[in-house]
Amino acid sequence: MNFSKWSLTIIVAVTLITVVILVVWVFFGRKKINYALYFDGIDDYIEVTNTNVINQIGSGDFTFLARVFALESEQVRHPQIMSNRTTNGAGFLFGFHGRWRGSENKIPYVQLDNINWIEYPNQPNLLNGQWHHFVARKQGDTLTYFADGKLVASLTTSRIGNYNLASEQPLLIGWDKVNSSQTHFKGKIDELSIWNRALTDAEIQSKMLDSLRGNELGLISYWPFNEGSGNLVKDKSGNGNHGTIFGAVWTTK
Ligand SMILES: [Ca+2]
Ligand SMILES: [Ca+2]
Repeated sequence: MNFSKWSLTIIVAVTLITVVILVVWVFFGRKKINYALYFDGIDDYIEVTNTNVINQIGSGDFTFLARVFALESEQVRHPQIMSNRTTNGAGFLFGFHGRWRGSENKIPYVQLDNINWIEYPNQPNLLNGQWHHFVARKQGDTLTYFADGKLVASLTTSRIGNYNLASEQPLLIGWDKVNSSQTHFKGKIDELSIWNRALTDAEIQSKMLDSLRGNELGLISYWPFNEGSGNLVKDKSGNGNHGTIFGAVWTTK
């Protein structure tokens, strides 16, 4: 083999290796960028119009999971992660309630049956400029909150157990239309999911650490927010609860 053949061989080899690396990056590496969505706290939100599966929760058990990154000092009074209310007393709220009865921070909470289900002593501050994992779980008559995998509050009453959260309002992410001027969340939301069963404490701890596959038992809506461009967020649960972005922008962590 003479010199020019060696050169040609090397050039071909280097080109092939480069192409392989590029293909691997495009199909595997690039997809792994973990995006989130940033909401400006003024008028940004996501709307999910197909909520049949969510409405089927009815008065049954559920678990809501979300990752949030925000600062309390930048929030309106009651910044919401999710809402499906048409009016006070319908649907649900999942987010943060303004400081209340001496609480030091805005309180992670759920509203059902026109009641703000809040348990405020020893609440962690989830709006402190770091990523936090926030879970609300309804199991029978009991509503329980978890912050970063730890149980922080629990309330039990038949009003929780009997309430049907179905609503004709689309699901909104980052806003509640009923209290429209005081509910725009400012900050990042990621890895939002809705389950039609009560996850166990151990499951909540493990789900906090990893992304979901999408086919987990009881998972009925799952938005990993990893599209990275465009104005759609895909529901990876297979139930077609895709959302349309109004204003919120893609961000990396
Ligand atoms: Ca993400
Ligand atoms: Ca905006």
